[in-house]
Amino acid sequence: MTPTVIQTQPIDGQKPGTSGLRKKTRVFMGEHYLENYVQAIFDGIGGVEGKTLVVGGDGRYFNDRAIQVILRMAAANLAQRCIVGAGGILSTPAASHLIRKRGTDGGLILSASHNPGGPEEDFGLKYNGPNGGPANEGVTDKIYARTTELTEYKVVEAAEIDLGTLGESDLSGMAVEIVDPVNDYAELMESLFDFAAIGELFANGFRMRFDAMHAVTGPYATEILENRLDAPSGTVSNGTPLPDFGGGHPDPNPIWANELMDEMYGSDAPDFGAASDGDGDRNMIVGKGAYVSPSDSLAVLADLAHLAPAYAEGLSGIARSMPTSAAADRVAKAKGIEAFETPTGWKFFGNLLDAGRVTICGEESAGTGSNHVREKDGLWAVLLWLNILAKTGKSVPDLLADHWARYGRNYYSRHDYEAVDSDAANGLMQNLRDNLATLPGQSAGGLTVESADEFAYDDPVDGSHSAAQGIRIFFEGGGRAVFRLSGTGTQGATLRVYLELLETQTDQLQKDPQDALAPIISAADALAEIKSRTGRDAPDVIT
Ligand code: G16
Repeated sequence: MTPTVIQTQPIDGQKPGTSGLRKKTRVFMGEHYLENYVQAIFDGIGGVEGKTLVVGGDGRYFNDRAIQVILRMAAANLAQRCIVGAGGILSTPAASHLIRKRGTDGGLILSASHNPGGPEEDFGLKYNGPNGGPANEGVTDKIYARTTELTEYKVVEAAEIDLGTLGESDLSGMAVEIVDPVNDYAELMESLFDFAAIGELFANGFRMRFDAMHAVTGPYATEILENRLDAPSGTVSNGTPLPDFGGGHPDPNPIWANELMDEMYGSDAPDFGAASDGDGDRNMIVGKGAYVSPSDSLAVLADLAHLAPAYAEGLSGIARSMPTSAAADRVAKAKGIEAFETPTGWKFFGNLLDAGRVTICGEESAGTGSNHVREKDGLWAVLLWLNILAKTGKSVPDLLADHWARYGRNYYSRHDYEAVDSDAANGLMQNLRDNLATLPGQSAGGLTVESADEFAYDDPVDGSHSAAQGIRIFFEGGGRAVFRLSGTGTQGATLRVYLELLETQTDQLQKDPQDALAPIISAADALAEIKSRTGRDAPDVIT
């Protein structure tokens, strides 16, 4: 069938952020908007003629309709095949795995991650390359450039594809293959971890709660935990993916996963709690009365990963994003392996993983993962924790206490100011930038600034340079405050303030992080003029 060429105009503001393009769902549903962006992706990656793509998303509102459009446009642009998760569902790590396993030319992942879903909420789309990872900046720049000049897109007119039935069909000469979204991923997990040991843990009465937050990991967690590992049925809660995630934020942190937190801090708490986000790449880990910060989780996992079969030979290196605490660096040092500090965004780990320089990566934003895929992976982190718990026989609080006793504790917290006026947020950052040279020596909150800079990164593999990746202020005595504007918000600007302090005195390791960090918090406010510039008295979210 001859494709229809639709005339359109360049659409302003389709610049991908930290993780693809995220906008209000209504924006994506606007005339030509999704189509423009899809055509820009196809053009930006050099066309899709003869190519095979993986397509799937987190099941949020508009997921299924957007996939129909993408398929019709892929056919019109002469793609050879699209591999689609049944029902249009694929968790982000499962999509990454499928891209790699089937040797495809990449994939389109539909998700706005942890942001809420629904007609008035958020939607997102990103392209991942043949290595399974988010496109690097060179590619996203090309995609963006196309959005600013595009005047037409191609689509075929055809009946809707039945996304619910496994098997292959033809769409105007392009093969559409609907696959089970869970099976390949579950097999991969089984190949990495000691399922016998974890199964035995459950058989011996170990209790766990996995909160899927009505998001994509429900079917994955049920298959892996309840079917393959024989955890008691009901271990997975909120396990049915819903287009609006049940009205909540599918964001696995103590604020949005408060149902799980209440249970884990209650009198009948299970032994282990975990949650994942909208598209299944983030994770939250919590023991009985013991929340594990993502930075600590990365450090503990890196320290003990050798207890899982896939990592028994040790790690080649560890990477963390700059705002993530330095806890993992000390693990790398103790193991005598390389440690890398990258800008925020999983895409920056891709080259290091491809080059074999690192095995495990992690971010303060609840992402941990390894070289098994090229995305962070929520269930992977949960299973590695379970593997470690099974092999050590220790509890989460014991493992944390051991870790801090050996390495010291990086007290850590992130304060978010959401939907701040963009000019005010940019003004705050610019003011810090303008004053970088004069900050050293200044006192605030009882602390003295030792040094300050704006983080930039030179990729050790391809040499690419990324500037303006966040402002860092280091204090005498080892504290740090980092300021960055979020790249994933859809409304105004979100100011993130990352606060960290290393404590090594053994009698000071069990404090509340907000108390331990109080001087850094007050210094950060004073130096960046947060209250006066944002007009906010307190952060919207503290994690
Ligand atoms: C995305 C990226 C992460 C990154 C996070 C930062 O997460 O995949 O690598 O850490 O954004 O978000 P922000 O720019 O808002 O601080 P996700 O889970 O939203 O895809």
